[in-house]
Formats: sequence, C-alpha cells, structure tokens
Amino acid sequence: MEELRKKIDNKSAKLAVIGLGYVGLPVAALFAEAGFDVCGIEIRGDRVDLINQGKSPIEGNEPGLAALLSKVVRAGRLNATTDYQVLRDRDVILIDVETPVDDDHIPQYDALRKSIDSLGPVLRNGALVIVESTIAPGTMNDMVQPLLEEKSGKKINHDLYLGNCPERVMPGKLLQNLESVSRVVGGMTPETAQTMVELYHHIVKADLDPTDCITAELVKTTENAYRDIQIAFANEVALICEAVGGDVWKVRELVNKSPGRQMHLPGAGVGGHCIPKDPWLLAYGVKGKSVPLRLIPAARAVNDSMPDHIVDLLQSALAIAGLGLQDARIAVLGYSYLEESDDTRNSPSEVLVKRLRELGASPVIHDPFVEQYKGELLECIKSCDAAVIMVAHTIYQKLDLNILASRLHHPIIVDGRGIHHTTRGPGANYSYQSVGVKPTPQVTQT
Ligand code: SAJ
Repeated sequence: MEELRKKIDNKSAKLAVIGLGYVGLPVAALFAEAGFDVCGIEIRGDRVDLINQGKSPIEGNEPGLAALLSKVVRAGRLNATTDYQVLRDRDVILIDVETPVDDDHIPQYDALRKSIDSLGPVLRNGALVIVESTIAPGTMNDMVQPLLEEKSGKKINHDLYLGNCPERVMPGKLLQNLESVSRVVGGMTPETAQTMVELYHHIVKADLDPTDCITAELVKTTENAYRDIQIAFANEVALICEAVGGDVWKVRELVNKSPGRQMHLPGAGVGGHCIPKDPWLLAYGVKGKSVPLRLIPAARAVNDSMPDHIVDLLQSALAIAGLGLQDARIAVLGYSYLEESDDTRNSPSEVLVKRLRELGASPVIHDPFVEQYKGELLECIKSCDAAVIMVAHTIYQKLDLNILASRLHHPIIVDGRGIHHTTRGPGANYSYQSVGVKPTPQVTQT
C-alpha cells in the first residue's frame, strides 16, 4: 500500500475507469486533467470511437465536459477501449457501471459482475479497486469482495485493496458536482480509505469523508431514499389540500417558514435514474432480515401514483366541460424526468401517456429537450382538446396560458407541477387545475 500511495501522490499511478457513462466519463476526464494516465473500458464500441476522437457521447448540456474531454484525449492522457487486457498495468481501477433494480425491486448486478469477472484475471498485484456505482448495503462484503478474490486469485488487504466511493452527480452539472460536492470514501480498511482520500483529493475540492464500506453504501442509498420520502410527503399533503380546499403551494410556503421544515415540491411524479431506484437498493440491504420496512415502500407507492392522479385531475376538468378522455387529443407538455434535461429515464410522463392511451385518448407530446418531441409549442398543440403540464421546463414557466388556451379546442389546462398556480388572473379565459389545489367548479366556454 505504501508504494501505491507514493504513486498516487506523484500521479505516476496508472488509472482505469470501467464504464464511461454519465459518471465514469467525467471522472476519467478529471483524473486525466489532474495529470494521471487514464484508460477507460467501455462496452459500446461506438462510444469508444467517439471518446478517442475527443468527442463526448453524453447528451444534454454538460458545461465544460466536451472541451475537457477533447483536451485530455489530445494530450494522450485519456484513451478508451473495449479490451480489458489493458488493465494489466493499472494501479487503480474505478468501476462505474449501471446497477438498476428490476420490476420486483431486486438489484440487477449483471454489469457489475461482468466487469469483475473480466477484471479479476488481469488485475495486477497491489491494485486498488473502487466501486463508484450505487449498491445495496452489504454488497461490497457479500458480493464484490468474494467475487473479486475468486476471479483474481488474490486476497483483499494482502495483494488487492478494495473500496466503495459513491458518486453524487446530477445531469447538467456532472463536472461541477464531481469537483464541488463532498464524497463518502468507504475502504475495506481505514488505510485503504485514507489512500482513497489521497486519490480523490486530486479532483474533489470538497470534503472527503473516510469510513467503511457499509457506511458508504448506507449513506448513498439513504440520501436518495430521504429525498423520495420527502417528495412523497409533499405529494400526500397535495392530495389532502385538494380534498379539503387548501392550496398546497401556499401551505408549503408557510410550513417552510417554521424552523427546521423543508417541505419538498409536490408534482406529477418522481423520475430519473437515482431517486426511483436507490430506496429499493436500501431496502434490499435488509432483505431476509426482520426489519419491517413500511415508510420506504409507501413513499415509492405515493410517488408512483402521481401520474395517474394527474390523469384523474384531467378527467375531472374535462367532465366539468361535459367532455371525456375517449378520443380526446391531449397536449402533454414535457417528457423528460426533470426540468431543463433531455433525460427521459423513468419519466412520469411515460406513465401518464400510457394511461391516457389506455383510456382512449390520443396524447400529443411536446418537449423542447427530447429530440423526438421538439417543435414550435403552439403549432404542436393546436389540434388538442386540453393540455397537461408535466415538467417545469423554463419555456412552460414563461408560457402565457391565455395564448395556450386559445390554441386548444377547449380551454382546459392541468398543471402537474403547479408552475402557474399564482399566475392565473381573474380574467383568465381558461379552466386551470393545479396539483395540490382544490378543483374550483370553473365553467369553461366550449
Ligand atoms: N422532484 C419532485 N419534487 C421535488 C424534487 C424533485 O417531484 O421536490 C422530482 C423531479 O421532478 C424528478 C425527480 O423527482 O422527476 C428527481 O429529481 P431530483 O431533483 O432528485 O434529480 P435527480 O434524480 O437527478 O437526483 C439527483 C440525485 N443525485 C444523486 O443521486 C447523485 C439526488 O441525490 C440529488 O439530490 C439531486 O440530483 C440534486 O438535486 O442534486
């Protein structure tokens, strides 16, 4: 370990990153920029070619990433390949592969297992392996360590070192978060954790908190389960407000004036690659143990029900005008899972669109960031009967609802993100329904 620490300190350590996705690629680029020789292992050959041309395969607006990638590839400090043989001379290997959960909320570690299966036989003596992917508590001890020892024939903390350092990136701020957000650094031994801290100090300007692997696994999954439960609470309060005549946006504003309250934003649902998945990874950590998990599954159920609730609000708004969803053309504003993003993974809009179709309606989808749904908004929606706002994209926040309503056959707008809950004026010529606000019996001109 002493020799490795010296090589990390003087940056002569040779690094590798397995999985050049939205986490692995910026991590590889930052270590290369810091002065390390980095090679990236990527299963998709087309991405390998793009990266070796200095071009970023990551969609969406990622400030600084394309320029950084071009710079470090041109400098010869980062190259990509599909061939694991190049890892024979690597001192530190980061693993950044996907760790999804299936429909039964069971973690799918195929990519992680395959990367360890391929890495083991070529791992050099004294190498440090760091799993950055999000994994269920206990995975390092119960799966990663035994599999890596078996495949490499080496022994942890003897001729092989192992740690878990979860990432805290967010699409749109990949480089910024990697450099400025603190990280939990879990090592199989305190010495390994300290060596990892010295490594990450080369790219992370924020706190690096050394600990053990189980703590690192727990912190990462807990921080996202925390967010999911907070959002679910906001959504449940929204349903209460609709039923009793409140305005959840006003309630939230006043609740958050109470010290120590941070009520999150209710809305049309919770999407993305982290929040819907990580609570299930946390829950999986206690599978088979007698821990009565009630809050985590309940929060997931509340958040997963919100797209259907938005459909219910739409059906009620149409019914007031004597209309129904059958054969109705419904403008769906926003298809990505998050404002100002092109990422559609686990998008609530996907659930809403499926339900609308099941009810006989024809959704007309618009999203300024998602390739297949781009277009001039008012042009796209002009043949629609009503509109549903599903994502708080800036373009929708700036929208004049009177103009939007004038393009619809029936001036009916359901706002799944409440972005216009304060802008509807008395002279409005449309029916407006925000999630979390009691439906007012508005009569609409049809
Ligand atoms: N959402 C709500 N109400 C809220 C906040 C979010 O309905 O109050 C919805 C969003 O519309 C979206 C989903 O939840 O559909 C997730 O939104 P997010 O803001 O949590 O964005 P993510 O999924 O990119 O979360 C990531 C997470 N980062 C990592 O896992 C490394 C999360 O831990 C961060 O808190 C979040 O980025 C962030 O805001 O940085």
